[in-house]
Amino acid sequence: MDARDLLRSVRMAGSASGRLAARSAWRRQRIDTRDLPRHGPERARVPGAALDADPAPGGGTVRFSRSTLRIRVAVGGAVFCGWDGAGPEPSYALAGDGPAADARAVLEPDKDGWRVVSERVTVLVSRQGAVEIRTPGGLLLRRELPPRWWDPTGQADGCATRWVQRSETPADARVYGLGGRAAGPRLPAGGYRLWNTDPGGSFVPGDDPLYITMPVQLVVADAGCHLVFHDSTWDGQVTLRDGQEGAGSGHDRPGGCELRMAGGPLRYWVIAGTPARILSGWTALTGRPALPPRWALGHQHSRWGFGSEAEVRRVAAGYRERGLPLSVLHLDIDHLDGNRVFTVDRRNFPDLPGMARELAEQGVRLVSIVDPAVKAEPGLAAYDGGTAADAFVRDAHGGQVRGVVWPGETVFPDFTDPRARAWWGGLYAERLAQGFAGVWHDMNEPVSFAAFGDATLPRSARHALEGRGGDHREAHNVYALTMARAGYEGLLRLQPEQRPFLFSRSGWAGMQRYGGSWSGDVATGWEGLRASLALVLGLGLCGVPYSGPDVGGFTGTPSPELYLRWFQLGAYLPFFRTHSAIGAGRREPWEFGEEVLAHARAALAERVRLLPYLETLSHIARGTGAPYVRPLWWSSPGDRALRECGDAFLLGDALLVAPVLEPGVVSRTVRLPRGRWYDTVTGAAYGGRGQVVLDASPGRIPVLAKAGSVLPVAGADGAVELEAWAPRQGRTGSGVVFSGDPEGWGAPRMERFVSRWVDGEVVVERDGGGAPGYRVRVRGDAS
Ligand code: NBV
Repeated sequence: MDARDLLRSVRMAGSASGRLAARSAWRRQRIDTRDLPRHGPERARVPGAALDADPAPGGGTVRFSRSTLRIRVAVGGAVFCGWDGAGPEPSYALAGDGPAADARAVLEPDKDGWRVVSERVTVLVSRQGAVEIRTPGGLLLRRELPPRWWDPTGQADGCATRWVQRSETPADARVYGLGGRAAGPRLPAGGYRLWNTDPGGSFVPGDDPLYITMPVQLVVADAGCHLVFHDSTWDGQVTLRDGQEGAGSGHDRPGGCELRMAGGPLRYWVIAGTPARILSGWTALTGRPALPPRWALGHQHSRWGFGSEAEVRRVAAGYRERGLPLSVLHLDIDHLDGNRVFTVDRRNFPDLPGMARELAEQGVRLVSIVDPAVKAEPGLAAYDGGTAADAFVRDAHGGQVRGVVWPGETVFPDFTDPRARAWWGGLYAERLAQGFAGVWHDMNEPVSFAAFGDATLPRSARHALEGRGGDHREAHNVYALTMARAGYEGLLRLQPEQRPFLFSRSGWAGMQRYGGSWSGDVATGWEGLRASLALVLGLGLCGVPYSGPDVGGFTGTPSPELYLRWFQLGAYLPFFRTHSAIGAGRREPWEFGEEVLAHARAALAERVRLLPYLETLSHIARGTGAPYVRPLWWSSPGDRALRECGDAFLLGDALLVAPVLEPGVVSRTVRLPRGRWYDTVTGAAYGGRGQVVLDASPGRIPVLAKAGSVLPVAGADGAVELEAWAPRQGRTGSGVVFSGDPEGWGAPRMERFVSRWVDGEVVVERDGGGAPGYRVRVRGDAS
């Protein structure tokens, strides 16, 4: 028990739930002591010397004296490397069967080993087992040193082979990703654990890991960018080391990464190219992001503790009466009967379907929280059904694994079992019948309260793992991913004509196939505000484009200034939701005084105006994996200063948003990527690659538009119009507009526009010629 555990157990000791949490922790420890395979003697192993190689489509296999390395370049350029017989499948990350091999790429002898030359990269394998990924021009992107394994010896049945893989990157490389990390977006040197974790209470930038961890790194360097994905779901630790440039001495110290995994196959994928090509390759591999229904791009409001239908109506009326747009209200666990999933507290919520209908008439949807843990209570439909379907996680002796969550003593569906997923997905019929239009998955790291130790299931708990069988050490990190799959597929079966709306607190590589995420219990404070932007940016680079924070922070009461700044940021993020904890202060925009209300109203109006653009971005994300919210270096990864910038972002190709992330700010410095940028309020033009100081008085955060861009916005009458920002004299610009089925599966319409100068005026035409067919507003200082 460490000091933090001790504190936790002392805090919990007095209460009934504390006693349950203590019992649960002891129980978990007992089960693991009994059932976890004990680490016996191990033998360290390295690949040894290379013997020979067998070419095969896409690459081939190199045999070493103590291992093998399989290399396969896929169509589209993704490189797969698998040691010790590991192939790409089975994998929870990959969508479908994985890409076919690029038959043109073949392993061939090279000076010091072998190489595979492909269109995007050259892979070099040394005789000692180092693997280099180089650009076609020969620049080094990544060098994976020979790995090292610790094989269990003797009778240690079920013991995993641990492994470590060290790698080097160019001295100027910067790393992003690893899931949702509060310390990002650029990940500083240090350790990052790969184990989905509820930090408990709330989190600040120093807290790591959080709810979503992924062994996915996006590395940006002068030589080029690449993404590396180590496809093992086991617990692991990534240690990043910054490189150092030798100031022209030729003695650069490379950047370093050490990955230590507690088990799982030693295999990885590398995708190289521009950030846009990388995200496209990554989401081709792991699945394109689910397209949220149009209404999920509007403003959403939530609270843990509305407590009654009357309060929900009061809040909806508050928005309506003040003329503030509201698209969605979220009901948290307090609307359930004793916190039991798939039930309703009928005393305080006597007619949810009726309320849902009434709200729908006002254009407001309801979204429901869904926790995975089911109260272990005979007579409860979800418990009885799950028991009959044999859907709950068992221990090594066949007993149901019990834990403690909000409803008390609970059991946990095994979402890695296809039968359990099918059963669970059917339960969403109850939510739909209550009038909910979407779901919000929570507590799915999974959490089981514990007075000490890891607040999750015993590591020895058994999981189906799609029929392969295994334990929680392997299943933990994909618990939420497979829960999302169950929910998504269930909703799809129940309402095939509608796109499911689902977002999840926890997840893993590939979760975007099923929905988005949110930042979890971010602490209310300026640090929390900064962390919430880091999370959205990091997740976007890992392929999860739809996310956003609890605007205002989860805990406590933000100052009016902090609330407003959070609100102004949130208005430009894909998932824009005000939310807070039970007992925390209010988050409605009118609770912070007249001035904040006026500014929040302006932010909401701008959100509504930008909805056609956000919808376009949702289709671009769906089609190409490019996140709506992108780091400033997205189109200029060679600009080193931008790599360090975590205080601004690009919203699609057209806009640059520079939120205020500190108190007392009335103007702020904005670092601009190359090109010409217009202040969207004043229309003033600024030359990129440099810094400008812009007005950031309480009513606004700086937002700039790129010269030449054409974006769809909602006009005063609600009709879509094109906003065109003057290209530089003599230059042209462009933009695309996607408009589609708001909730169904109809194919979207894509239109492309160009802007150019004709006789001293900016005109916008359809690509290929012809009138745009929309009202056009040209903006920006034409000089
Ligand atoms: O369901 C209650 C909360 C929810 O409001 C929050 O958004 C989740 O992140 N939930 C966590 C459980 C309680 C956390 C203290």
